[in-house]
Amino acid sequence: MLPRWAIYTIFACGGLLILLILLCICIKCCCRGKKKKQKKDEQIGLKGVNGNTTTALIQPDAADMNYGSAKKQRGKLLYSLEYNAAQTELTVGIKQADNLKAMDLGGSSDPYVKIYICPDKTKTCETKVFRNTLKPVFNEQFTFQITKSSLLKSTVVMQVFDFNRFSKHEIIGEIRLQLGSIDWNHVIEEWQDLAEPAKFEEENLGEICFSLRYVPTANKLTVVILEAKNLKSMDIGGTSDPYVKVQLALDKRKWKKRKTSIKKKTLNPYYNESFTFTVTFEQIQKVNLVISVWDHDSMSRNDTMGKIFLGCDATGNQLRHWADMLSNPRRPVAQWHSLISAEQVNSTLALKKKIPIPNKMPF
Ligand SMILES: [Ca+2]
Ligand SMILES: [Ca+2]
Repeated sequence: MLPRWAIYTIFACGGLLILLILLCICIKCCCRGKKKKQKKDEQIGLKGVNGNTTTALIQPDAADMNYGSAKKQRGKLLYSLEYNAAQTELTVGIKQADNLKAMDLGGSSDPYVKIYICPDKTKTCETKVFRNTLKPVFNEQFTFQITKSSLLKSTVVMQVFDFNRFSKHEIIGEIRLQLGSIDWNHVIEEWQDLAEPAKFEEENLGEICFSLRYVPTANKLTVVILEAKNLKSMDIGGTSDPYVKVQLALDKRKWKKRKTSIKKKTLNPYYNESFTFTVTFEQIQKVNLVISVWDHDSMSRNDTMGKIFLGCDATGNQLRHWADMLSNPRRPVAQWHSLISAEQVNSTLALKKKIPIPNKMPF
């Protein structure tokens, strides 16, 4: 016969076990209910996106916006992405921006957007500049030739800049999208907050200031190389010996070339040297002006430090300067430009050999 305390203990344990089992069943039931509800919500969300239109317009929600302002408000950008696999063509649409950060003293900015694909980076596109606004409507489209396999390994970079005529253009913010993680069955169209620009990638090659003047009646194009700043150091000791080459290309062929004096041991040279070329009104429509900065070395080959080109095949800031010159005949127009790598300029321009010397021509 068991003692009385043992019987009580057995009963107590049994009761506890039953209670535990009941509790478990209750918790399981509750969880299933919640999951079902979640699934329902997801289905509703998807319905909204996959309805009649394949375009998904997503507004950043209020919580995201607050988070952004706490970090440092740079504004947001509405863009679109579409890939045409048959034509291996990526189309990036820059629709509009809103709530941009004011970069100028007057409490506004002069925004434009620069677009390129990483790591390829052979083509850089720019939108028009919108003066004095923090909510520009761009509505521009840019296409990039890219195969599906490299598309999936690439990143599209959209950078919003503030244009300044007499000082360096400042970046307001940027968006980097990894293209491998995108569902290409639909046109993507969405708002995204601008992030702080990545510092690692953008190699700063310095800036150059020059003025352009065209006199159609005299067929004269005058280029004045004024100064450069923040150039890259190429020599031991952290300096360079920069000089500037001014080249003209006609119909994609090297045509005429001049160069400035060499400024020894400086990264901020001042030249104020003027070069005049004879270019007829017919030729000026087909000309590209290539400006390159070189480091002089007495012991070895000279190296390019950066390049830029303006003219009929130019885009963005460079085209703007060229167009300003053409629309203001006889008046010199000066502007600063950021230098880009010689490789990028060479691949964009793809110049052929020198134009044959006139006396060798048949006429
Ligand atoms: Ca500005
Ligand atoms: Ca040198």
